[in-house]
Amino acid sequence: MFLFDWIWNMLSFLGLYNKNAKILFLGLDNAGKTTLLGVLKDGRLSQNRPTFHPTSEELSMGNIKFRTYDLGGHETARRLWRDYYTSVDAIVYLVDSSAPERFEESKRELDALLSSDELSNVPFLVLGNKIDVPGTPSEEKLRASLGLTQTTGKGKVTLNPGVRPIEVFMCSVVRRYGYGDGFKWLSFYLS
Ligand SMILES: Nc1nc2c(ncn2[C@@H]2O[C@H](COP(=O)(O)OP(=O)(O)O)[C@@H](O)[C@H]2O)c(=O)[nH]1
Ligand SMILES: [Mg+2]
Repeated sequence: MFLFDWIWNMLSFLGLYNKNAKILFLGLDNAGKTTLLGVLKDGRLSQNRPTFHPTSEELSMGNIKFRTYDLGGHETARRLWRDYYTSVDAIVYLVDSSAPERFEESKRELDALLSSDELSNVPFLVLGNKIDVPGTPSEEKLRASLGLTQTTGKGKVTLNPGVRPIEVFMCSVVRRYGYGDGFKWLSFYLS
């Protein structure tokens, strides 16, 4: 089962790997961005070493550049990602779904991103991470808390021009499941 999941994740990831893209991993601190970057790094044969900063990291794999930023109370990071996201191809927004006390804060940051002009056409993959933690609220609860009850659909949905792809996938980065489906979904919307 574990092997199957791993192969599935890697196959899903290959869909992304052939694309030329800049992808930002955003979310509050502790959401799992650094962990996800590490999982991607270890899952590939060749990559550059990630560069680490307190609130931002970067990793190149083939033609894809990943960069992480912690949101919420980090003004310096905020300035950095604002400079960077004018040329970004996708946002992966991570939420610690085991910490409902921070959903409101996470929604505030997400709403700010969703309402920014520079990102109006950029696909958003929202990952509800840490579903391995017992008692974690359901996907429905997370969606309601983040205001994401109306998303564009988990299949390969062809959208009208001007409609931003956005979808929620629940996952556990440490157990390595769930995010593969999310990346597979995302790869459909990268040109
Ligand atoms: N239980 C659980 N813990 C996780 C998961 N992903 C990350 N974590 C833990 O959450 C903490 C914060 O993760 P980190 O990647 O540093 O978050 P970042 O601040 O967004 O970069 C670490 O202790 C991780 O081990 C997960 O899927 N499940
Ligand atoms: Mg981090």
